[in-house]
Amino acid sequence: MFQRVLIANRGEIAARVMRACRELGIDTIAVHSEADTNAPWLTGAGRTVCLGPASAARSYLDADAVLQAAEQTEAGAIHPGYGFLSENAAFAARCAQHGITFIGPGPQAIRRMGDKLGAKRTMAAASVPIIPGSLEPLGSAAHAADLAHEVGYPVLLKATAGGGGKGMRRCDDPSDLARAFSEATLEAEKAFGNAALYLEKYLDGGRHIEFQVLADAYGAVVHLGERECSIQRSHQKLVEESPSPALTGAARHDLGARAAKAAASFGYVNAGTLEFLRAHDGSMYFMEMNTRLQVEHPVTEMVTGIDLVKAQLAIAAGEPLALRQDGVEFNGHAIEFRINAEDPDRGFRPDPGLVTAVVPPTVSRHGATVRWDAGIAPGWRVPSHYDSLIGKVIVHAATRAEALAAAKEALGSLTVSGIKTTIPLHLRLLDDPAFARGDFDVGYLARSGLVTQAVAGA
Ligand code: MV4
Repeated sequence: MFQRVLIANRGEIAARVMRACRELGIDTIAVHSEADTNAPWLTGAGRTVCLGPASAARSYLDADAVLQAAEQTEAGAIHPGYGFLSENAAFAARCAQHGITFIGPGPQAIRRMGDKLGAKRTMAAASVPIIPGSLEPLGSAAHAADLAHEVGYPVLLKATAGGGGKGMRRCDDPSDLARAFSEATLEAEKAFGNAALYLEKYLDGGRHIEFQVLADAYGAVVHLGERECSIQRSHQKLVEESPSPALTGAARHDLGARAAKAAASFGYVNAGTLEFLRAHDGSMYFMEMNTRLQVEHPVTEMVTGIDLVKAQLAIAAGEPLALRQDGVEFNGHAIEFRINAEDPDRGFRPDPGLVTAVVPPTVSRHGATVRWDAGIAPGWRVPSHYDSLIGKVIVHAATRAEALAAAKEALGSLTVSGIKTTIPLHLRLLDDPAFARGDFDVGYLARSGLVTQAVAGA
């Protein structure tokens, strides 16, 4: 195992990774920007290094600064968390060149899944179902029109270098296509420096369901079941749970086994997530693979009892997986609520600022537990430069109904004063009958009347 690990991230995930390191007896180096100099999570680190100014490009995204900090502190490995450098293949390659272990998959696997068409081809070859559409980049608007005619409207144009919903264009009939094609091409070029597009049949009313896999360096892969992530707005997930209310045990075992086999098929190593869209008719289609730890990993940890960060560290250190698929047990139901420094009643406008009080959530219901993963404390000023996620409430209980009842108690007891947060929205959601029934898709929150639309110009 590593002696010293550098954590190249901030906020709740930096605190989360530090906790796993501490429990394994690993020394930690926390890096931070000037905006995070007095951040509450830094107190848990063995040592801290300032990377640079507040701007992420000059701190958390600055590969040179992070590598220099790792060399200067003699860190044997870097945990990238999520976002920032976590899916940067060039950074993973540079770590290796410096003799530092990148805690994640190798650069080739990151690159392969970063190319969304390459990812679809890889999955199709491993008999994972993919959404009908093109498997090569579109050559022209005319090419797109031919394909759209073949698969049938509506269709969705996606950027091959995209992901997470960036640069997508829906098209309902042939008269939209030429304009959508040129707009999407420009947008992809601008956002990713890569104009290539592909096309898929648009599946309305789908649910976002993703599978967690863990793969060691010797070809062993297990899946840890799924997470239901359909409660989102503008491609920002707000609530995630496991198991999905929409999957049967048989579907879980079938798709999970395929996901694990697919990861093994291209030599994937470390933790990864395969995202699926579940169509209205119940069929599941692969969308993309995330080659990192996800924000919502705790719900999987709570139902399986497996610490994903410790597993990542062990795998990166070259240890073989200490579990087999038939040893993975799924117990009860877990649900996570993202606490963002945002005003849900003003189009989720970010609301950074001084936190004056924090009372962590509690539950008293028999058989229910709550976990609070956070990166805030009273007196801390949430900076405006980064993502607005400040904490996560994760509740576990024997059944979904019990977990929702415990979540009401937990979110009712949680206090974050001084800034607006998503807590009131979560409490409203917990009173919504369709949510309680598990009857929702990715468009549910926008249609629900629980949230106001974004204010123009706000
Ligand atoms: C789709 C789709 C419908 N049909 N693809 C959005 C994020 C990116 N991973 C893919 N996304 C979608 N792809 C086809 N062919 C609907 C979405 C989608 C979505 C997916 C997951 C979670 C939230 C979403 C919100 C809107 C649209």
